Amino acid sequence: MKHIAAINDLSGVGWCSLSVILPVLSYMGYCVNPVPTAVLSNHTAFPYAYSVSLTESLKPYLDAWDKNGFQQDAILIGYLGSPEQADVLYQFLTHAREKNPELIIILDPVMGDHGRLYRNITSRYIDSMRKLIRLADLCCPNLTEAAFLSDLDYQGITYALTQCTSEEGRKMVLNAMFSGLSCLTEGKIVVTGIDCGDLYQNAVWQPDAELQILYNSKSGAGRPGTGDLFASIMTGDYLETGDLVNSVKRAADFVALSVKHSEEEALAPVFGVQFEDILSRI
Ligand code: PXL
Repeated sequence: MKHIAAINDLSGVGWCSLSVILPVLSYMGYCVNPVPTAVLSNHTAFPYAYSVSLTESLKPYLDAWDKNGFQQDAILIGYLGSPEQADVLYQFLTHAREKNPELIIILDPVMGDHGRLYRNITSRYIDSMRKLIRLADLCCPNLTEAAFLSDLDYQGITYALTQCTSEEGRKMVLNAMFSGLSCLTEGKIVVTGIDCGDLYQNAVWQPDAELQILYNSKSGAGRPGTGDLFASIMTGDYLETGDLVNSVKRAADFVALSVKHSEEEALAPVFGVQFEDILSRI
């Protein structure tokens, strides 16, 4: 059984972060080892949130893993409790890779959506993600996060994409962003949730390969936590098959199915996506 460390927050209410990653990757047959970066009463899209950042305990927590000789096959990083955590994680990842050269590091640089940063996300936080992305074999920002990381204007990219009449045109616009992102990382990059009218696009950029765009029809309103669901399934599938394009397709299809299912269950969008009862359809 492969071991995946999941570095992310634990939110008490609202499907996101560890409460999505743990059940999904366990269902997919992995041993998931959580590293909580913060504990929140609920995710930050609700009007109030009580949050405790676990910055002080992060290093001793990971040091204990090291002393016990625990080794990971993959590490999936998401929401950090503070920008300072990136320094501790940078050291942990570097050491983990020395111990296991086959280690796969996946970064979901959770920072915002729909052109806006989440509450508490500062420019220092963006810089901390720019630091961690250097070590990632694979990262999966949404369009908002990709724009902030590459310092491009989200509204400008969105407008340029809507003006394109062909896939070639969209690829040219996206390639401008990927060339910015590829200065930050040598890894593979998947930009998720590119809104394109009735469709969502996911763009897969791999060094030495042509940019690929995958399309999904919209199955309902956007919901928090869908990025965590996407990253979990993509990670699980990619570790099993190594076929990134297919992993992205599998992840996007299941996200669309979960959004549809949550609407059928009349779950208010702010709660995220309900997926536990349809896990067998991953
Ligand atoms: O799913 C993204 C996410 C993760 N963690 C926290 C969040 C959000 C999005 O709102 O608030 C705490």
